[in-house]
Amino acid sequence: MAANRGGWDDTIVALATAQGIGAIGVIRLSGSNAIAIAASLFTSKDLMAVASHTAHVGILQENAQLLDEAVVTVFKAPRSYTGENVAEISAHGSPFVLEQIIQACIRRGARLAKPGEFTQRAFLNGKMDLAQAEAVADLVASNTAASRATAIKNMRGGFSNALLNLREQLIKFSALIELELDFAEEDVEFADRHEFTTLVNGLQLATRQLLHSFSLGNVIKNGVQVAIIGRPNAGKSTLLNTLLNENRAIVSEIAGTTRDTIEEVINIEGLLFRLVDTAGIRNHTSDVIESIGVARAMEKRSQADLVIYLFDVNELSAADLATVVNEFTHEQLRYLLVGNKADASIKQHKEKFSAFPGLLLISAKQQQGIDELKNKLVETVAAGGINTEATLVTNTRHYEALQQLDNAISEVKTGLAQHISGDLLAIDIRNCLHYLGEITGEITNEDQLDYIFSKFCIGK
Ligand SMILES: Nc1nc2c(ncn2[C@@H]2O[C@H](COP(=O)(O)OP(=O)(O)OP(=O)(O)O)[C@@H](O)[C@H]2O)c(=O)[nH]1
Ligand SMILES: [Mg+2]
Repeated sequence: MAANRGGWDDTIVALATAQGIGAIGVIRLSGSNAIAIAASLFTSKDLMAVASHTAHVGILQENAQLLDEAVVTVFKAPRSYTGENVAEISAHGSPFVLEQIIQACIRRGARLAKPGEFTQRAFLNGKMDLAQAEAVADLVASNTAASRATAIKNMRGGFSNALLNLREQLIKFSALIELELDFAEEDVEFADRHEFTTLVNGLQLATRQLLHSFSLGNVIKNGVQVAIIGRPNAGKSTLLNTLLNENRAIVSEIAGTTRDTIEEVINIEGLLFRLVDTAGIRNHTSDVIESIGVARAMEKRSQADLVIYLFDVNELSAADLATVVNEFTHEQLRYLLVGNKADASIKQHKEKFSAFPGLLLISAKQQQGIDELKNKLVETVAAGGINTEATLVTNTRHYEALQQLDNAISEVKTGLAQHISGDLLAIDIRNCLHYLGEITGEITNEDQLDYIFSKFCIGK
């Protein structure tokens, strides 16, 4: 096993709970001396003699100095998170006390863990594959029900299982091809090319479904950036405030109130939306600051995942709106048309803008049509609904490897269509297996691993 690679045998220590004052703080030790180090500080009982998966209350002290009264939980290798000996010390949550305990562990031979090092060891000891380990980081960072559900599913191996299936089929076929090569003289075909073509088509379909899931997976993990764009005084800041339920942005009847962009996050039905209020866009302004604001608004417009084009229904004509739609279509923006200040006369305005079927009419000030707008936002992002049961790709590294896999599969398909020889086909298949292995960590190099785990927090 790779467990001892590069001096892995040392014992690491870190605070596993958040920095700062809390009711308790948990210090985690992992490595061959983890339990011995905890035992040497724990004077109430001999921790070296206790069974795995047991918790013990007692006094922690170093030499004659009392450190804390704490609970120590013992996990013996290999039945622990990392696969190594693990001791978890739940102490009182004073940063000073916790730091003293950590320092005492270091004096006894432990060293401070690097970010993600516990999970990295779990991976190296075969406790989880790389995709699962990465899902642990996502789970720690998750902030909505949907992102949590996706991370848990992937941590438990949802994504990995989907890949494993693909991999097994490929290996089966490549074994048959290799066999053919052994009998090259005899010109036999063990691997049925028709059957393989079907298999490869299935593989590509599955790969593309996973690739496709990335846009939703990414949304669930990182949220959707929505820029509220429109002319000055359309009510953009009012809408932001209404959606947030607080007076975040300054609202006034003076055109050009908002200068800088304002970003706030809301959670609608478990999805995160990053709303950006922008300066009203007008062509002629002599105000230097306002024109910088307009430039920023234009930038947000092109960066956003979705644009809400907000306009005053009393001010904009249907012809003006058609011009805007043309411009957006030309720039290939995803947008929602929202007519504001419809207040008491929604019906009349519906007729005025009947040429725009997807249009919504609201009153940001009187809070009308806001629920419809929220529904529409969710719908636009998650066409077909959000099904967290489905396997979703949420990681850019996986997405890129899947793209490479997709290309490699296309190579195999071309090869099959051109009846290339078994040895060339075998190379293309090995390429496919390589990209699959990159995702789950069968094929990695140490630099890459260090990079992936460095993005974790310390203590995880
Ligand atoms: N009647 C009515 N007035 C509204 C509505 N929404 C906003 N207003 C008013 O329109 C004016 C402009 O609102 P803001 O929210 O500041 O508009 P804005 O689009 O952010 O304007 P800039 O920041 O200048 O680009 C304010 O006086 C609001 O009270 C609405 O639904 N109905
Ligand atoms: Mg504003």
